[in-house]
Amino acid sequence: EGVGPQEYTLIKMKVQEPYPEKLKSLSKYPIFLVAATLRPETMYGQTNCWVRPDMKYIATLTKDGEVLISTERAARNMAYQGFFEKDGQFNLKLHLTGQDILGAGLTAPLTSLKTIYALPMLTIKEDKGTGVVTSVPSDSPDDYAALQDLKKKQPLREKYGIKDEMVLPFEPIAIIDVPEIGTLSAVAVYNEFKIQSQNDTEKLLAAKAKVYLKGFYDGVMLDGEFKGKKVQDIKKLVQKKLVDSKEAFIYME
Ligand code: A2H
Repeated sequence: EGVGPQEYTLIKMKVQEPYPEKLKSLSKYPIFLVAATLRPETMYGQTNCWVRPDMKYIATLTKDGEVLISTERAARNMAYQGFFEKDGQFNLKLHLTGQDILGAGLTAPLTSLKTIYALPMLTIKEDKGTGVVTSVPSDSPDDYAALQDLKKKQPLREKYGIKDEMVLPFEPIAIIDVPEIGTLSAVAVYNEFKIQSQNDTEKLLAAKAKVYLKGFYDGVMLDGEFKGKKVQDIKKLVQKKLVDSKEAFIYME
């Protein structure tokens, strides 16, 4: 881990009704999965959300009457950042596993897709962010690899009870042009490095090293409000826009 605190944007992904069985007791509240990202400007390209099936999550009630789903570790951090009624204390509603949320339909900010689904990613770390990750397969090799795993492997979908229509229709959305790599930079490096699965750790590290620096310094937005602008110039503006519209929080750890 780095030396100082890391700032993330927490993207609020609203759980659509009907709520999954395990969340039904919270039906009087709006419920959000909160995904920690370093790349708020990529939210235009979200195609799904990732949770880890075997990982533990909790649902907490914020001072604004919203239920947030994250790891307990993240909720503990949020409790010192003004999320809850009492400082330093989170308001626990219930315990969950990733499995309980898989297949939930979600409404997410900025993406052109009306509904995206909570799908399994097996490489999510317990000790980073919220344990919920938003998926941008156009620009994140990890996300593209995990999405390809689900598309290619019917038994993987079946194991986690994921319906074909939650996965098969979803393709990476071109949102950023990275000069010399292309408009679907994660797809380009996935192919170039011959990545076979989300567990291809070494190859994924090489692919990410190639694409991230270049994406940040030379990437240009392809569409939307910031079309033609450089990623590094608008990252903070997109974050502010999302926070001002209450579609995201700032979170440190
Ligand atoms: B990023 P850092 Cl398009 N386990 O968001 C594994 N990965 C996690 C995680 C966890 N518990 N929590 C967050 N992440 C991911 C978008 C994105 C991200 C793009 C490109 C690169 C990228 C869409 N996924 O991250 O170790 C989240 O994915 C490159 C590093 O704190 C989050 O930002 O540096 C990033 O990893 C945080 O990783």
